[in-house]
Amino acid sequence: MKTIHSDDHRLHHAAGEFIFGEFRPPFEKPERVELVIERIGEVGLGEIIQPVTYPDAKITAVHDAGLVAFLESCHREWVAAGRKGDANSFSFRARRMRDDRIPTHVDGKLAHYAFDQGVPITATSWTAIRTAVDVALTGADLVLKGDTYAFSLCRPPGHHAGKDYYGGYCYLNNAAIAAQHALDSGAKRVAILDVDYHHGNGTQDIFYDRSDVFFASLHGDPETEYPFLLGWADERGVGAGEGFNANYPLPWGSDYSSWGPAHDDACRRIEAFAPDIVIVSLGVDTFKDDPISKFKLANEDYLKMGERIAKIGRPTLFVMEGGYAVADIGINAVNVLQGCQNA
Ligand code: Q9C
Ligand code: ZN
Repeated sequence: MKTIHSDDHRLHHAAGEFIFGEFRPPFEKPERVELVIERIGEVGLGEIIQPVTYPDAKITAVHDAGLVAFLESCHREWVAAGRKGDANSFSFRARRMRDDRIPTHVDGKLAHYAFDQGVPITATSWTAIRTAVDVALTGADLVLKGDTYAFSLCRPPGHHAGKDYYGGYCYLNNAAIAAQHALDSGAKRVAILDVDYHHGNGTQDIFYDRSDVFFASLHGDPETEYPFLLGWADERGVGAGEGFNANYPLPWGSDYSSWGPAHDDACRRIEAFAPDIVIVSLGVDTFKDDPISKFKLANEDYLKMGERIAKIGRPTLFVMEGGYAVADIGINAVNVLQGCQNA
């Protein structure tokens, strides 16, 4: 299968993030993608191609135009306010605060649009964010035009970004934008399978009231795991979307003996939905050595994951999400792709 990749991702390299009570170098760093590219070359997965540029309308088909405009102008507004370094919020909305007014000051806009402090914006982040969308869309078009599989090596990731908010290392929802593009190109139904360790709250948010996109996510139980506040099993969709959302929260310490059966159930639900294409939000932060996660998957489990996805039997786009054990990120991500391609 082909991989879509651009060096623009390097333009998003923040000084640090606030996590676990300290300011430290970001886990979500350029090296992640460099190591996946290296592994793709080692195993000869297939050609690596550059993305094509798509119009902004592809983004606003899924996201609020105000969010998109703010991500683009944020760092300039930050500098204009006299700040140094990366733009980051220090204030957040709580229950019964207004969401119908957007403050004019950059700090107020950050409070409105961001939901955590894991999403610093540097002077050059926007180009990386914007190109990651093109990487996803270029992959979607390969699959829509007849390729069985494609791999969009997006960075930054996207699945925590909702209609009108960003957070969790994610700014724009690459997988959701690709899904909407598929529908607008003639697909009737799209399934999104989110295997990242964290709940894909943003993707769920975008498609929660719709029956044309089935969303399934396997993730750390929100009782104890980020992003908290969403991802319980009783979230099944609303209105026309009732029954088209499936969450599989799993406890800390889960290994393939419990992850595998949950994955099989999610894949069966997708088979019953009979999608025209499948989009996999491919996070490999389920790995046993991941520095911020608590599942226990081993290298060879990613081959099995790919084999099961192949059994769905639909054209499939893989979109890179999380994975922070950089020593193994190439092996694990490419194992999923090879497990699928060689099944
Ligand atoms: N200050 C992905 O794997 N970050 N995102 C907490 C809060 C939690 C993970 C930052 C991890 C986000 C795409
Ligand atoms: Zn994750």
